[in-house]
Amino acid sequence: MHAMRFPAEPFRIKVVEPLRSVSREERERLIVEAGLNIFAVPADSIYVDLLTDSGTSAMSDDQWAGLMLGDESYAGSRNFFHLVETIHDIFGYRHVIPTHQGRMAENLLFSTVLKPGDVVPNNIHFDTTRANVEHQGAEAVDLVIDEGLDPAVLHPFKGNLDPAKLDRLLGETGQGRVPLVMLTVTNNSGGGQPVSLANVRAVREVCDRHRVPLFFDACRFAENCWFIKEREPGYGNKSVTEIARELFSYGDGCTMSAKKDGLVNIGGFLALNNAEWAERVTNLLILVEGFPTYGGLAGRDLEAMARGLREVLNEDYLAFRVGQVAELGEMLDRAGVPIVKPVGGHAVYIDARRLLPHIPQSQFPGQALVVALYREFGIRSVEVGSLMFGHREPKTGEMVYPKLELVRLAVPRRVYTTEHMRFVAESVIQLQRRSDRLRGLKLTYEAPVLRHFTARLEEMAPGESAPGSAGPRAADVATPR
Ligand code: P71
Repeated sequence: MHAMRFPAEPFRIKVVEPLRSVSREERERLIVEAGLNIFAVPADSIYVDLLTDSGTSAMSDDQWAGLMLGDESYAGSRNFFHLVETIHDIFGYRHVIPTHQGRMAENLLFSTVLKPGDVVPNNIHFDTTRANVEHQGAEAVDLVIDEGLDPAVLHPFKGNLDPAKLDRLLGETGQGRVPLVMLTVTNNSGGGQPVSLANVRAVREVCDRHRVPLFFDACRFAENCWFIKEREPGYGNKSVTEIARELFSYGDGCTMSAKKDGLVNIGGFLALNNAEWAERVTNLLILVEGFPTYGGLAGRDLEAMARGLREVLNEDYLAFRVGQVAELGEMLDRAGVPIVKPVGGHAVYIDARRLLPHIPQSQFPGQALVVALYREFGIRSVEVGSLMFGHREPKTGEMVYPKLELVRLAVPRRVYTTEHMRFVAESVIQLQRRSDRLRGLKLTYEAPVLRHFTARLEEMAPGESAPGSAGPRAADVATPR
């Protein structure tokens, strides 16, 4: 199976889901009606949907069979015990708190352990994680290594957190103001880049010296562990499961969105060793999510998650999975499309600033590319740049733009064939040839937090000048129709 550089699908297809063909005119109408926001386009009007790899996986026959074994008892469902046993085996943390998805695990953890003025370091916070930290009045600080912020620099573990930066931050920040350090594996906002075990050990050592617990944001742990097996000296002969056990042994707990490497459409959990924190989280869980043995899910969902967490560690699956994403990246790279390199585990990220150098960051070059990919080809991608992360500095009111301006092509697990990937690559390459025709965008509505989900935009008229570095204020623009 591993003889090919990009292995073929290690599964065959039992059920198919037809895709509707949509004319360019219809797509034009739909994207304008959506306020140039791809989140507002109906999914059945999309040909290849690379919005996210989250909750979009195809489940296996074994997972579907597991659904029939769902035990829907209010308390003590056998599927919960199966899930706990699976998490103990792979992750090794004592207390398991199921949640309906990852951000609820974050919310429960942060509302239990953070207080206003606290600081949470991470390699790079994902948007929901940052928002949940800030929701508690705490500060989210990104400490990825410098290489992780340069799309063109090759490094095998661009998701690594800089231990020296962490040491400095923990030294400078007052006693008790950093309740935990987080590591996101793989580092989604930095391009789906892995973290090495050597780095995890180094981070752990700094945490120990400052007596701060270490938590993983474990969404894509299996893909991260696959990269460790492929790239980290000394791990080539270990199984990915063994690598995962070692990885988690350096932490005190994790948040998990099982919508990624749990291979399910909904589900997540928080797992941790600290009994006092677990008790407080559980009490909150009962208030906002559900009884502790189901946590906002049906028994059948817990079963699918338990089975998915094992399946995702299958190495033929991982070789295909990571290979399919790498192959898409290679097709683009060969044609000169600027992408984040090396290619990450779940997605290819296009460097929109280099592809559209004529559009300034204040005019959302990434979103302009997202809109064009849908309008011209029916492909849905997502902006990870100034629309997602741009914000106003609370003290000065100045607009702050992220260092990276990316468009993510996230590949759902086991859903699309490599022929679909070829279609996507050829579309992006065609678009690049006429990229000078793309125009910048301006906001007409933005919500105060996580604005990219509901923002509305318009194309700049030819010759219209930028709204200025400040951009429109939330209060200055209209509310949505
Ligand atoms: C992704 C998502 C889901 C998403 C989020 C925002 C816009 C579009 C799609 C979710 C993550 C994640 C990491 C590292 C926590 C969550 C939240 N990612 N950490 O990448 O990537 O998990 O969605 O289950 O609540 O498309 P949740």
